[in-house]
Amino acid sequence: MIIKNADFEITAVNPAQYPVSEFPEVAFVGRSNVGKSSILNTLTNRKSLARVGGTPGMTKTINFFNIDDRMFFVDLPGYGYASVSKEKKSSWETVVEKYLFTRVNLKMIIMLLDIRHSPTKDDKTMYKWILDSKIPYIIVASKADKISKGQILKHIQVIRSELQISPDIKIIPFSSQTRQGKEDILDIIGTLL
Ligand SMILES: Nc1nc2c(ncn2[C@@H]2O[C@H](COP(=O)(O)OP(=O)(O)OP(=O)(O)O)[C@@H](O)[C@H]2O)c(=O)[nH]1
Ligand SMILES: [Mg+2]
Repeated sequence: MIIKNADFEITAVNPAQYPVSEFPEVAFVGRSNVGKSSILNTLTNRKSLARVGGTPGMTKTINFFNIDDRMFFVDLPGYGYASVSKEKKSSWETVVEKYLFTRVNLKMIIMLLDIRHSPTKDDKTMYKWILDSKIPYIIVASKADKISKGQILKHIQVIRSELQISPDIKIIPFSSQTRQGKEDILDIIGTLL
């Protein structure tokens, strides 16, 4: 898939604010700071379409981006960073869960996991939910530039075994810095939608 135009569409925290549209939506999920906003920028060839942050919790609302007037990329707030207060955590849950549980336009989920780390309890909960939802998904191992090439396969295997991802599901090593994995991911999105 080739993306010609990507534009910010709208910010939402509750369903009444979601765009009224029949475009299929691709949502980016994962822990805070894993690189969800960064991958969105890389896939669309835009430096700062989605806001990227050095500290976890950068994205606090749901942001919809119009991709060539045929689909939306949806940047979601991340889950599970330690410093989050109970109150904030429940607001994440409400905002993100409402979207994931109710949005009929949601046709594909891109789940990001930091290639360096073993999946957390929250990652396991998320992955289980994705499986139960039957929504098509891709697993992306982000920040692949942070480890040596020779270590990539080993780290992918840790993710696979911890999340019990079956061998027929591809885990794509990805880097927003080197753009490794970009074409693969775009092809899968293009084929599915
Ligand atoms: N080296 C490297 N750094 C990355 C990569 N992707 C993201 N980062 C950095 O990781 C930090 C977090 O990136 P974001 O894209 O804001 O992460 P996020 O998942 O959107 O975070 P929240 O919005 O807080 O949920 C930023 O400092 C990015 O520059 C990558 O592929 N390689
Ligand atoms: Mg973000």
